[in-house]
Amino acid sequence: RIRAITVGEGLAVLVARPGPLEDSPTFDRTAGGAELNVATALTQLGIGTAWVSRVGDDGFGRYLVRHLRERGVDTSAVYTDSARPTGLYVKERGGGSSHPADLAAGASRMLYYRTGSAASALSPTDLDAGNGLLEQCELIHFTGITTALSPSATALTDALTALPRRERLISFDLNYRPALWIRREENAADTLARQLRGSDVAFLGADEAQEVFGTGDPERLREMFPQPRHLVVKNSGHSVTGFLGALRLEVPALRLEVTEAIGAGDAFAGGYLAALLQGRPHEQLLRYGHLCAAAALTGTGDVAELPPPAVLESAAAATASGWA
Ligand code: KDG
Repeated sequence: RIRAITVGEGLAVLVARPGPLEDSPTFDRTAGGAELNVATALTQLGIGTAWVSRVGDDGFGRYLVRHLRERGVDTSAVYTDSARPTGLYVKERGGGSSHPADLAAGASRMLYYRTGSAASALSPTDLDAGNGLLEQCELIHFTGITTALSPSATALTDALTALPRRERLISFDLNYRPALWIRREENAADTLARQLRGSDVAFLGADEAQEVFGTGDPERLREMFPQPRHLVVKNSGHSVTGFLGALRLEVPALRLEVTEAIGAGDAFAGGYLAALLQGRPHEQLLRYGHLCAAAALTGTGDVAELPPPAVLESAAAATASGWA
């Protein structure tokens, strides 16, 4: 049974050898895209999930669909566009530097090749494509990346936040990607704030919130965005502050050696949302997020291999503390 839907672009990822891109003779191919990552995380955690998207009629698109199917994600609502290519991005490791300190810090740079991609044509009509998936699901997740793809994609995310709520949660991760907003006429802050206000669960990184909204302070952000019942502000590497209605909880991050940070936010969202849909105690939601993010932080792929559900369950129960 499909309980969750994620809506957004999947990307073929070409991972370079560590060091400057121009010195990389070969690349490893993996899959990426925030909503694709969240779909696989939710599925791994036992939540039936469908991915709503568009891919090109090419090998990368077939690879992404296969990648998801192999992981149990429903791809029946993925549209194949023969006129546009599947988007891709190249991951330069070490931020263009071969300095061991940069590589050790897990710094990677993303170079996008996605202008005019199949998924940039996502539009409100894609909501009808799901053969009833939309009506039956309990949660729809998307991010500020989908919103940034094109005017038609913004119309789609506006339509999502305008859906009748009673039986369905809208989940939104800010995922501010300046490179995608450069070509857009809309103001990123206004458009992203609109999506945030229209969601029930919202995830923000303190650093990206600082860039877009001028503050990364959790209390200030809660004042600006009182609408989402769940507002989660992540202060990477330090702590996460969660607001649940009028309640507030701050949980320190887990201490670990970071291999690579890309994909950690998606694993966090997957963990939090799965725990929420499973009806776990509120104080465990942030812990589920952290434990899943830890799995992504200690691996190199965008798509994390998560700990088995039973391990997560006992670790979250052992470390969770109460909301104040
Ligand atoms: O959150 C990880 C994503 O950023 C990555 O998989 C690629 O979706 C992506 C993007 O557009 O940056």
